[in-house]
Order: sequence, then structure tokens, then C-alpha cells
Amino acid sequence: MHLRVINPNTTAGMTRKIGEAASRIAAPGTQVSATNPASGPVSIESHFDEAVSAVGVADEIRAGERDQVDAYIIACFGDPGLLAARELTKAPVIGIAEAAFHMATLISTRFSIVTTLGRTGIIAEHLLQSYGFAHHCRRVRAAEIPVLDLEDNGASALDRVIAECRRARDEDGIGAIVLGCGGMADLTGEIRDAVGLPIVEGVTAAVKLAEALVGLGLGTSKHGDLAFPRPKPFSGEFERFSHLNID
Ligand code: 2AL
Repeated sequence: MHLRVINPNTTAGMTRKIGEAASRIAAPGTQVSATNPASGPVSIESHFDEAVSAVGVADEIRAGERDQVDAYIIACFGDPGLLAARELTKAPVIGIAEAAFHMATLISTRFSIVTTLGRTGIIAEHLLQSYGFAHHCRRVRAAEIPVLDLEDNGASALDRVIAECRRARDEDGIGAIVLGCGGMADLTGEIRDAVGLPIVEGVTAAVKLAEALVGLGLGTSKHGDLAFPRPKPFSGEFERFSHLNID
């Protein structure tokens, strides 16, 4: 099976790191490829960044369809463009936030999220509500690190994430912690060792869910609202989406 991990931001180093974390956890028969859009924000840490990145995710799904990809992962914790991406393919498409929420509820009754910047917490809260996981999450916490600090300033970013995870462990009455950024995909082991609770990381969780869905022969339903979009003209810079010929 060919699994395509889409990093919705345009930082190639982060894409490589996310792809390596996905490859390490993948089953022997799973081929992992990692891509990011050519255009868009270098990191996603606002509603605006998310809105722009969703177009890049759609482009990457279109490219993946040409490569006959079997399953997709959207590797940003806001799951940008998830439902739009599902409309564009019959393959399963899994967001790392939803993957992590599902996995966390299988091993604990309550979890907290530790994300990057406080201002992105609302994005996680909206997802918890729309996915139906709000009652399982005790608190959305932030280590107050910009996303690219996870690339450029790794050791001190890791220290801050660990410190926030320990506060969550000691104060929130939880059984597990969900890491709230795709850029944390390579840190799970170190955080788990330092915190001593189950640490659920979305990229790795999504790999295992994607393998399960493909193994079960399940893909995105084309019955109802996730059917392919109705073909129509798009104008200006989005002309490439005109009369999409997909089936
Ligand atoms: C993210 C993420 O996972 N990647 C990115 O660029 N921004 N989300 C986050 N909460 O920091």
C-alpha cells in the first residue's frame, strides 16, 4: 500500500521529518511518501494560515490521485481542508488531530492536548467539538513555541513541551496526552520517557488508522456529501480546479 503524508505547510525540513516518523512506524508492506504544497504558509498557526493551506492540500490530493495513492494523511493538527480533501478521492483521508483523538479515547477516559501557541488552542477546541470528542478532553494547553522553533530550536522547544506535559499530568486528572503539532512527530519517545503517561502523536496514530482502513477495504464514501464535487468553472488563479474530471 502507498501512503501519502501531506504536510500542509511549505517547510521541506518538517515534511522530511514527518515522513521519517511515518516510515518508522509503518508496517513492512507500507510505502510512505511525504509531500508539501508548493505554495502557502511556512507554518500554520492561525485561522488565516489554515484557510490558505487548505488549497495546497487539495492540490496535493490531486497530485496523489495521479500517483495512485492508497491513503492520505493530513499532517497538521488543525486538519486543514480535511473534508474538501475527502471529496477529491475514494481513498481514505485521515487528519492527525482526529487520529490522535480516536486513539486517545481507546486508551484513556480523559486526555489533554499540548500544542504550540496558545492562539491555536481554539482550532483544537473547534475540532474536539465538531468531531464529538469535547467531553474526553480536559484541557488544551500550549507550550508557547512557534511551530518552526520545533525545527530551528529543537532542544529548548522539547524542554518546553515536556514541562507543559508534566503540568498536564499533575494538574488535569488525565490518563493520556495528545501532542498538538505535526512537527512533534519525532519527539514522542523522548516525551513519553520524560512524562511517564501514554503520549498519543497524530502522525503515527494516523499511519496505523490508514493501514487499518486499507486493510479492511474501506475508503471515503462517495455516497452523499463526500461525493466528488460537481464539476464547474473556477476563475482566476483557481482555474486549475475547473471541470474536475474525477471518478
Ligand atoms: C501546526 C502543525 O501541526 N503544523 C503547523 O504548521 N502548524 N499546528 C499547530 N497547532 O501548531
